[in-house]
Amino acid sequence: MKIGIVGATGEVGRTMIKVLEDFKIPVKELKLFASKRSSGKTLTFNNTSIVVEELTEDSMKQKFDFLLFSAGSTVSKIFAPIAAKAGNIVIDNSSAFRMENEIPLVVPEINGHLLKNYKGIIANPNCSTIQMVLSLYKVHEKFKINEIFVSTYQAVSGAGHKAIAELQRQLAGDKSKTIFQKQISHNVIPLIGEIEEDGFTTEEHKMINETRKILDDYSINVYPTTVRVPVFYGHSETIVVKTKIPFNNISLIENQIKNSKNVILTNEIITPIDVVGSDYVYVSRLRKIDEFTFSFWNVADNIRVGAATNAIRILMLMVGLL
Ligand code: 11C
Repeated sequence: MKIGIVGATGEVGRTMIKVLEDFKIPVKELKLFASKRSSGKTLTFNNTSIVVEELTEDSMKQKFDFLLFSAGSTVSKIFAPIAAKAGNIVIDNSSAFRMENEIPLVVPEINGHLLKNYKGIIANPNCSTIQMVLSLYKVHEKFKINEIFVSTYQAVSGAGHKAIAELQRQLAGDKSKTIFQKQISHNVIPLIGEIEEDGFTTEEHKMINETRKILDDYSINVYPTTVRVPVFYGHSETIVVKTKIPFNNISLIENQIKNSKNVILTNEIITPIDVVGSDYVYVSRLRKIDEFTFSFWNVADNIRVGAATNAIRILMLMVGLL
């Protein structure tokens, strides 16, 4: 396969390269693209050095089997349609196209069927959404989710290299701020994205709207509070779910979660550090509140499960490798 990665030098772009290696994807040619500033850098794929090229309109008109985009929505809005018009399949990690009706928003384990005979732009969901719906899709199948109350504890890597550097700098004593509105070291910030008219943030709206689209059920109410914590990698979530159909015993919910693909239910206490580099979502502290309500702790590597791995799994499904 000929694969291109747009935004190759970013946190997700670099991890996409690593996941292609880890999953032994048969790549014949890998082209890496980034902004003019990052072009000329060298990255390694399967022990071969690849020079990063500048992203241009012409470069997107070449024929690829897959183009993976992770350079933010502004770049995606300009270049993904050019690549798609040239006949390429684009897997886009930005929020640019996620809510467009004709664009599939895909978590392969849940709604991979949408990719059958599909060509064009495919949207990869937000990281905090992916890890939540993976833990819940089987519960929804059997008990029909009514409401989800979720608080997130999101790692700084979700906001990219500069955010990681800001936490490192602040931990070293320089408390200047460029990415986060408040000091992030030794602190938590209950604001990710911008606050909108209804009081919820853009990140919270992504969790609401994307969950409904992926589970294909617009009756589900989601009430998120998204919070940034001084963790480098791994998003955590406390989730309270109300179902429409009662479950007498929590073991029924346990069974649904155990049967969910790429989800591990455990009695151990799982923390973000424990899951770095993993391609699974970890569910723990599962407990019943009443016969319609349960609660759990949900942790995953936000850059892998929440971005790069989901994108590569979309690719794998489309070529029959999943
Ligand atoms: C964060 N979830 O952790 C955000 C980053 O729409 O793909 C991902 C933004 C997106 O900051």
